[in-house]
Amino acid sequence: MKTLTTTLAVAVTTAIVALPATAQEKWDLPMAYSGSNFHSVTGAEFAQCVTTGTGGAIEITTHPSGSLFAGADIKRAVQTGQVPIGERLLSGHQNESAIFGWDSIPFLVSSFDEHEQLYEVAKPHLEELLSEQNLTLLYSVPWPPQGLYFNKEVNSVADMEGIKFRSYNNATNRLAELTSMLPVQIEAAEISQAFATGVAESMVSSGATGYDRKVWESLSHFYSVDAWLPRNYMLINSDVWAEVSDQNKNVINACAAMAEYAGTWRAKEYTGFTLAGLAAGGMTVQPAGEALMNELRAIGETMTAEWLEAAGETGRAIVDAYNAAQ
Ligand code: PCA
Repeated sequence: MKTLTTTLAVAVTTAIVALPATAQEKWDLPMAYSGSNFHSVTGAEFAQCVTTGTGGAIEITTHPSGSLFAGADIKRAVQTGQVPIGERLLSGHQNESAIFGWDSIPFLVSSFDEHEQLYEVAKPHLEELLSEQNLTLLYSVPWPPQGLYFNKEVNSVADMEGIKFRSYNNATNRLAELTSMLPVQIEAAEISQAFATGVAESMVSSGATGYDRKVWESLSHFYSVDAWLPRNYMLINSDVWAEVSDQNKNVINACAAMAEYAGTWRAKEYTGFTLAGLAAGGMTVQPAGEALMNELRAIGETMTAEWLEAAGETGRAIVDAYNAAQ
């Protein structure tokens, strides 16, 4: 027994000596979407990967559903160092700079592949904008294509007049205005209640968000429109990033690359799966009719022109580079 105790003591001492000299850090990671949402699942895997990969030197705890910071406050919390790291809807920052809305330009891209090409050309501009704000981009994952939800059949923009519309960024707000709906900005974590109580009756979003939030309990129609594919992103405070050892930076970058790959794969898989889920919940799921699509495309042109105006030279450079690559 004595021998065993001695052996264990020697083993433990050796293990302690063998540990890296890095102090253990605990990072809280706020996220706006529910824990079951695929972005949050991907973020939780990323956090686990970093915790394991750094041998516990950096331990990340995720806080989904806006439980630590509400969606609208996450970027500021990371920027000001209240938390070292966070995950958020990129176009949620359009009110700060139109550039953040490069992924919400209506009908510029309509598939995941086109969207990835747009991301490639937008990414350097995005990273530059973020670095001016003391933020570093770790990875980014798209949402499935955006469609329209209603609690009645809708065949034209005229049918939308006066409907209370849940928006999630400037572009969705503007879409509501141009279709004579009444926008109300609500985080996805709260939409089930908003629809149940009639605070909102409609939205533009992915099948994934409607499925997550079981919107068939209140809404009846989903129209595929493929308006755009917005992205979420994982951001880290640049001062915190600068302090991370090269070895741990490599681990975090590898975890981020895997998260981007896995999250993108999930977004693609969930497109069909969640639309089938909405139908199974009792909703009518179908493409928007040709007349409605034509009206929406005209509204999209107005929104594109407005975005290009607001986003200036950088916005023009992104769209031109994308079009040149087609
Ligand atoms: N879901 C998010 C943004 C885009 C999406 O598909 C939301 O509705 O908040």
